[in-house]
Amino acid sequence: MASASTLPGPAIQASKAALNAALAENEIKTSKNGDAPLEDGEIQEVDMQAQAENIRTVFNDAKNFNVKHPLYSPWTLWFDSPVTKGRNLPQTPMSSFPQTPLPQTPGGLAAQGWMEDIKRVISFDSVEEFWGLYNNIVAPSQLPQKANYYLFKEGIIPAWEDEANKNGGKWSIQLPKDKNRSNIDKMWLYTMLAAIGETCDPLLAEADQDQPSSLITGVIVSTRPQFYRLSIWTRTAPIGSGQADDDKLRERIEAIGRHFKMSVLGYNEGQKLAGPLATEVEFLSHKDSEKKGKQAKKIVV
Ligand code: MGP
Repeated sequence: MASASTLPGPAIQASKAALNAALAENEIKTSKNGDAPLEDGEIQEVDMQAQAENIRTVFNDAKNFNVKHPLYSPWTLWFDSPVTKGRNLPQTPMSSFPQTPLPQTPGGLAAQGWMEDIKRVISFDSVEEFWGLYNNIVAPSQLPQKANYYLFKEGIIPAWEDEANKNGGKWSIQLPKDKNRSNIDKMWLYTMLAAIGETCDPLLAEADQDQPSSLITGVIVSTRPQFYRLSIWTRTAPIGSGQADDDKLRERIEAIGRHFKMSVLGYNEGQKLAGPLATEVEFLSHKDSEKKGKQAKKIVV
Protein backbone atom coordinates (compact mmCIF):
# COMPACT_ATOMS: atom_id res chain seq x y z
CA MET A 1 0.00 0.00 0.00
CA ALA A 2 1.41 3.40 -0.93
CA SER A 3 1.95 5.52 2.15
CA ALA A 4 -0.70 8.16 2.65
CA SER A 5 1.29 9.78 5.41
CA THR A 6 1.67 13.52 5.67
CA LEU A 7 2.24 13.58 9.43
CA PRO A 8 4.19 16.49 10.87
CA GLY A 9 5.89 17.08 14.20
CA PRO A 10 7.01 14.38 16.58
CA ALA A 11 5.37 11.59 14.59
CA ILE A 12 7.23 12.41 11.38
CA GLN A 13 10.47 12.79 13.34
CA ALA A 14 9.96 9.36 14.84
CA SER A 15 9.21 7.91 11.41
CA LYS A 16 12.32 9.55 9.91
CA ALA A 17 14.48 8.31 12.76
CA ALA A 18 13.12 4.80 12.22
CA LEU A 19 13.73 5.01 8.49
CA ASN A 20 17.29 6.31 8.93
CA ALA A 21 18.01 3.56 11.43
CA ALA A 22 16.67 0.95 9.01
CA LEU A 23 18.75 2.38 6.13
CA ALA A 24 21.91 2.56 8.25
CA GLU A 25 21.39 -1.04 9.33
CA ASN A 26 20.91 -2.12 5.77
CA GLU A 27 24.14 -0.36 4.72
CA ILE A 28 26.09 -2.13 7.45
CA LYS A 29 24.65 -5.49 6.40
CA THR A 30 25.43 -4.90 2.71
CA SER A 31 29.01 -3.85 3.34
CA LYS A 32 29.57 -6.76 5.74
CA ASN A 33 28.14 -9.22 3.28
CA GLY A 34 29.71 -7.82 0.13
CA ASP A 35 28.39 -10.91 -1.64
CA ALA A 36 28.63 -11.35 -5.39
CA PRO A 37 25.32 -11.00 -7.25
CA LEU A 38 23.23 -14.17 -7.39
CA GLU A 39 23.61 -16.47 -10.38
CA ASP A 40 20.46 -17.52 -12.25
CA GLY A 41 18.69 -20.17 -10.18
CA GLU A 42 20.85 -19.55 -7.12
CA ILE A 43 18.88 -19.10 -3.92
CA GLN A 44 19.76 -16.37 -1.40
CA GLU A 45 20.02 -17.70 2.12
CA VAL A 46 18.09 -15.50 4.52
CA ASP A 47 18.88 -15.38 8.20
CA MET A 48 15.28 -15.16 9.46
CA GLN A 49 16.30 -14.96 13.10
CA ALA A 50 18.64 -12.01 12.47
CA GLN A 51 15.88 -10.27 10.49
CA ALA A 52 13.35 -10.83 13.28
CA GLU A 53 15.83 -9.45 15.81
CA ASN A 54 16.16 -6.25 13.75
CA ILE A 55 12.47 -5.52 13.93
CA ARG A 56 11.76 -2.75 16.41
CA THR A 57 8.13 -1.83 16.95
CA VAL A 58 6.99 1.26 18.80
CA PHE A 59 6.63 -0.99 21.86
CA ASN A 60 10.36 -1.85 21.77
CA ASP A 61 11.60 1.66 21.05
CA ALA A 62 9.24 4.64 21.08
CA LYS A 63 11.60 6.82 18.98
CA ASN A 64 13.60 4.46 16.77
CA PHE A 65 10.99 1.92 15.71
CA ASN A 66 11.45 0.62 12.17
CA VAL A 67 8.16 -1.24 11.68
CA LYS A 68 4.72 0.33 11.79
CA HIS A 69 1.37 -1.40 12.27
CA PRO A 70 -0.65 -0.79 9.11
CA LEU A 71 -4.36 -0.02 9.29
CA TYR A 72 -6.85 -1.89 7.07
CA SER A 73 -7.15 1.31 5.04
CA PRO A 74 -5.85 4.88 5.07
CA TRP A 75 -7.96 7.60 6.71
CA THR A 76 -8.15 11.38 6.36
CA LEU A 77 -8.98 13.90 9.08
CA TRP A 78 -10.94 17.01 8.10
CA PHE A 79 -11.87 19.96 10.28
CA ASP A 80 -14.05 23.03 10.26
CA SER A 81 -14.85 25.70 12.80
CA PRO A 82 -15.89 29.37 12.73
CA VAL A 83 -12.14 30.11 12.30
CA THR A 84 -11.86 28.15 9.01
CA LYS A 85 -14.96 29.72 7.48
CA GLY A 86 -14.27 31.71 4.35
CA ARG A 87 -10.53 31.61 4.99
CA ASN A 88 -7.54 30.07 3.34
CA LEU A 89 -5.50 29.22 6.39
CA PRO A 90 -1.72 29.55 6.33
CA GLN A 91 0.51 26.48 6.34
CA THR A 92 1.02 25.36 9.96
CA PRO A 93 3.12 22.58 11.44
CA MET A 94 -0.07 20.60 12.04
CA SER A 95 -1.79 20.97 8.72
CA SER A 96 -1.59 20.68 5.00
CA PHE A 97 -3.73 23.83 4.64
CA PRO A 98 -4.54 25.51 2.32
CA GLN A 99 -7.26 23.31 0.99
CA THR A 100 -6.41 20.43 -1.32
CA PRO A 101 -8.62 20.17 -4.40
CA LEU A 102 -11.76 18.03 -4.15
CA PRO A 103 -12.10 14.98 -6.41
CA GLN A 104 -13.46 15.85 -9.85
CA THR A 105 -16.26 13.30 -9.44
CA PRO A 106 -19.95 14.33 -9.75
CA GLY A 107 -20.14 14.09 -5.92
CA GLY A 108 -16.96 16.14 -5.43
CA LEU A 109 -18.25 18.85 -7.75
CA ALA A 110 -21.75 18.91 -6.22
CA ALA A 111 -20.30 19.23 -2.71
CA GLN A 112 -18.03 22.17 -3.53
CA GLY A 113 -20.10 24.75 -1.65
CA TRP A 114 -20.45 22.58 1.45
CA MET A 115 -16.76 21.63 1.42
CA GLU A 116 -15.49 25.21 1.08
CA ASP A 117 -14.93 25.70 4.80
CA ILE A 118 -13.93 22.12 5.62
CA LYS A 119 -10.16 21.82 5.66
CA ARG A 120 -8.26 18.61 5.05
CA VAL A 121 -5.84 18.19 7.95
CA ILE A 122 -3.93 14.98 7.32
CA SER A 123 -3.98 11.38 6.04
CA PHE A 124 -2.48 8.40 7.84
CA ASP A 125 -2.33 4.66 7.36
CA SER A 126 -0.72 3.21 10.47
CA VAL A 127 -1.51 2.90 14.16
CA GLU A 128 1.62 4.86 15.07
CA GLU A 129 0.64 7.78 12.83
CA PHE A 130 -2.86 7.77 14.28
CA TRP A 131 -1.46 8.23 17.81
CA GLY A 132 0.99 10.86 16.53
CA LEU A 133 -1.97 12.78 15.17
CA TYR A 134 -4.22 12.20 18.19
CA ASN A 135 -1.52 13.45 20.57
CA ASN A 136 -1.09 16.66 18.59
CA ILE A 137 -4.60 17.88 17.98
CA VAL A 138 -7.04 19.79 20.14
CA ALA A 139 -9.53 17.54 21.94
CA PRO A 140 -13.26 18.04 21.18
CA SER A 141 -13.90 19.35 24.73
CA GLN A 142 -11.47 22.20 23.99
CA LEU A 143 -12.79 23.12 20.54
CA PRO A 144 -14.78 26.31 19.94
CA GLN A 145 -18.53 26.11 19.38
CA LYS A 146 -19.70 25.03 15.92
CA ALA A 147 -16.59 23.03 15.12
CA ASN A 148 -16.42 19.54 13.61
CA TYR A 149 -13.80 16.84 13.17
CA TYR A 150 -14.53 14.46 10.30
CA LEU A 151 -12.47 11.25 10.08
CA PHE A 152 -13.21 9.58 6.74
CA LYS A 153 -11.72 6.76 4.70
CA GLU A 154 -9.20 8.25 2.33
CA GLY A 155 -10.82 9.17 -0.97
CA ILE A 156 -14.26 9.82 0.57
CA ILE A 157 -15.12 13.43 1.33
CA PRO A 158 -17.32 14.21 4.35
CA ALA A 159 -20.33 15.17 2.26
CA TRP A 160 -23.68 13.56 1.44
CA GLU A 161 -22.83 14.12 -2.21
CA ASP A 162 -19.80 11.78 -2.28
CA GLU A 163 -20.55 8.58 -4.27
CA ALA A 164 -19.77 6.53 -1.15
CA ASN A 165 -22.23 8.50 0.99
CA LYS A 166 -25.04 9.47 -1.35
CA ASN A 167 -27.13 6.33 -0.66
CA GLY A 168 -26.09 6.15 2.99
CA GLY A 169 -27.04 7.56 6.32
CA LYS A 170 -25.74 8.19 9.82
CA TRP A 171 -26.06 6.89 13.34
CA SER A 172 -25.80 9.79 15.73
CA ILE A 173 -26.24 10.79 19.32
CA GLN A 174 -26.56 14.25 20.78
CA LEU A 175 -25.14 14.78 24.27
CA PRO A 176 -25.73 17.88 26.44
CA LYS A 177 -22.45 19.71 26.99
CA ASP A 178 -22.79 20.35 30.71
CA LYS A 179 -23.11 16.63 31.56
CA ASN A 180 -20.62 15.30 29.01
CA ARG A 181 -17.68 17.71 28.95
CA SER A 182 -15.54 15.15 30.76
CA ASN A 183 -16.73 12.18 28.63
CA ILE A 184 -16.70 13.52 25.11
CA ASP A 185 -12.94 13.19 24.46
CA LYS A 186 -12.97 9.51 25.44
CA MET A 187 -16.16 8.87 23.47
CA TRP A 188 -14.63 10.46 20.36
CA LEU A 189 -11.40 8.49 20.82
CA TYR A 190 -13.33 5.21 21.11
CA THR A 191 -15.44 6.11 18.07
CA MET A 192 -12.29 6.78 16.00
CA LEU A 193 -10.64 3.56 17.23
CA ALA A 194 -13.74 1.54 16.30
CA ALA A 195 -13.65 3.13 12.83
CA ILE A 196 -9.96 2.65 12.04
CA GLY A 197 -9.95 -0.78 13.72
CA GLU A 198 -12.93 -1.72 11.49
CA THR A 199 -14.99 -3.02 14.40
CA CYS A 200 -18.04 -0.80 13.82
CA ASP A 201 -19.80 -3.17 11.42
CA PRO A 202 -20.27 -6.40 13.42
CA LEU A 203 -22.21 -8.27 10.70
CA LEU A 204 -19.49 -7.61 8.10
CA ALA A 205 -18.35 -11.25 8.19
CA GLU A 206 -21.88 -12.45 7.33
CA ALA A 207 -22.38 -9.84 4.61
CA ASP A 208 -23.49 -10.66 1.08
CA GLN A 209 -20.88 -10.72 -1.64
CA ASP A 210 -22.21 -7.43 -3.01
CA GLN A 211 -21.44 -5.67 0.31
CA PRO A 212 -18.12 -7.33 1.19
CA SER A 213 -16.42 -4.39 2.87
CA SER A 214 -17.31 -2.36 5.92
CA LEU A 215 -20.35 -0.11 5.54
CA ILE A 216 -18.60 2.67 7.51
CA THR A 217 -17.37 5.66 5.50
CA GLY A 218 -16.50 8.00 8.34
CA VAL A 219 -17.10 9.32 11.85
CA ILE A 220 -17.75 12.87 13.04
CA VAL A 221 -17.69 14.82 16.28
CA SER A 222 -19.49 18.17 16.36
CA THR A 223 -19.51 20.85 19.02
CA ARG A 224 -22.56 23.07 19.21
CA PRO A 225 -23.34 25.81 21.77
CA GLN A 226 -25.21 23.45 24.09
CA PHE A 227 -24.38 19.92 22.99
CA TYR A 228 -21.92 17.56 21.33
CA ARG A 229 -22.87 15.19 18.53
CA LEU A 230 -21.11 11.97 17.57
CA SER A 231 -21.96 10.34 14.23
CA ILE A 232 -21.04 7.25 12.25
CA TRP A 233 -21.74 7.49 8.52
CA THR A 234 -22.67 4.41 6.49
CA ARG A 235 -22.52 3.66 2.75
CA THR A 236 -26.08 2.44 2.53
CA ALA A 237 -29.38 2.97 4.31
CA PRO A 238 -32.47 0.75 4.32
CA ILE A 239 -35.37 2.23 2.40
CA GLY A 240 -38.15 0.27 4.11
CA SER A 241 -39.24 -1.52 0.93
CA GLY A 242 -40.12 -4.73 2.79
CA GLN A 243 -37.89 -6.69 0.36
CA ALA A 244 -35.65 -9.40 1.82
CA ASP A 245 -32.46 -7.54 0.79
CA ASP A 246 -33.62 -4.34 2.45
CA ASP A 247 -34.59 -6.19 5.65
CA LYS A 248 -31.13 -7.78 5.74
CA LEU A 249 -29.50 -4.39 5.27
CA ARG A 250 -31.64 -2.97 8.10
CA GLU A 251 -30.39 -5.78 10.37
CA ARG A 252 -26.80 -4.92 9.51
CA ILE A 253 -27.38 -1.19 10.05
CA GLU A 254 -29.08 -1.89 13.39
CA ALA A 255 -26.11 -4.03 14.46
CA ILE A 256 -23.84 -1.03 13.78
CA GLY A 257 -26.10 1.16 15.95
CA ARG A 258 -26.19 -1.33 18.84
CA HIS A 259 -22.40 -1.75 18.68
CA PHE A 260 -21.99 2.05 18.71
CA LYS A 261 -24.35 2.46 21.69
CA MET A 262 -23.07 -0.40 23.85
CA SER A 263 -19.50 -1.33 22.89
CA VAL A 264 -18.22 2.08 21.81
CA LEU A 265 -20.15 4.52 24.02
CA GLY A 266 -20.66 2.13 26.94
CA TYR A 267 -24.44 2.42 27.41
CA ASN A 268 -26.65 -0.55 28.25
CA GLU A 269 -29.08 -2.19 25.88
CA GLY A 270 -32.47 -0.56 26.26
CA GLN A 271 -31.03 2.38 28.27
CA LYS A 272 -33.07 5.52 27.57
CA LEU A 273 -30.85 8.44 26.66
CA ALA A 274 -33.17 11.11 25.26
CA GLY A 275 -33.81 14.18 27.41
CA PRO A 276 -33.33 17.93 27.28
CA LEU A 277 -30.74 18.48 24.50
CA ALA A 278 -30.04 14.71 24.39
CA THR A 279 -31.16 12.16 21.81
CA GLU A 280 -31.22 8.39 21.63
CA VAL A 281 -28.70 6.70 19.34
CA GLU A 282 -30.64 7.15 16.10
CA PHE A 283 -30.23 6.49 12.42
CA LEU A 284 -31.34 8.74 9.59
CA SER A 285 -30.61 8.36 5.88
CA HIS A 286 -28.80 11.33 4.31
CA LYS A 287 -31.75 11.72 1.93
CA ASP A 288 -34.00 12.22 4.97
CA SER A 289 -31.44 14.57 6.58
CA GLU A 290 -31.55 16.70 3.42
CA LYS A 291 -35.33 16.92 3.77
CA LYS A 292 -34.63 18.37 7.25
CA GLY A 293 -36.73 15.85 9.14
CA LYS A 294 -39.87 16.00 6.98
CA GLN A 295 -41.29 12.42 6.82
CA ALA A 296 -38.00 11.21 8.31
CA LYS A 297 -37.89 7.50 9.12
CA LYS A 298 -35.59 7.24 12.14
CA ILE A 299 -34.29 3.95 13.50
CA VAL A 300 -33.56 3.99 17.22
CA VAL A 301 -31.56 1.42 19.21
P1 MGP B 1 -25.13 19.92 10.34
O1 MGP B 1 -24.00 20.76 10.73
O2 MGP B 1 -24.88 18.49 10.04
O3 MGP B 1 -26.34 19.96 11.36
O4 MGP B 1 -25.84 20.51 9.06
P2 MGP B 1 -26.63 20.86 12.66
O5 MGP B 1 -25.55 20.74 13.65
O6 MGP B 1 -27.99 20.43 13.11
O7 MGP B 1 -26.75 22.30 12.13
P3 MGP B 1 -25.89 23.59 12.48
O8 MGP B 1 -26.59 24.65 11.69
O9 MGP B 1 -25.97 23.77 13.97
O10 MGP B 1 -24.50 23.33 11.98
C1 MGP B 1 -26.26 21.85 8.98
C2 MGP B 1 -26.65 22.16 7.57
O11 MGP B 1 -25.48 22.07 6.75
C3 MGP B 1 -27.64 21.21 6.92
O12 MGP B 1 -28.96 21.54 7.18
C4 MGP B 1 -27.30 21.37 5.46
O13 MGP B 1 -27.90 22.54 4.97
C5 MGP B 1 -25.81 21.53 5.50
N1 MGP B 1 -25.13 20.23 5.31
C6 MGP B 1 -24.79 19.33 6.25
N2 MGP B 1 -24.15 18.29 5.68
C7 MGP B 1 -23.63 17.14 6.39
C8 MGP B 1 -24.09 18.52 4.35
C9 MGP B 1 -23.54 17.79 3.25
O14 MGP B 1 -22.98 16.71 3.37
N3 MGP B 1 -23.68 18.38 2.03
C10 MGP B 1 -24.33 19.58 1.85
N4 MGP B 1 -24.43 20.08 0.63
N5 MGP B 1 -24.83 20.28 2.89
C11 MGP B 1 -24.73 19.76 4.11
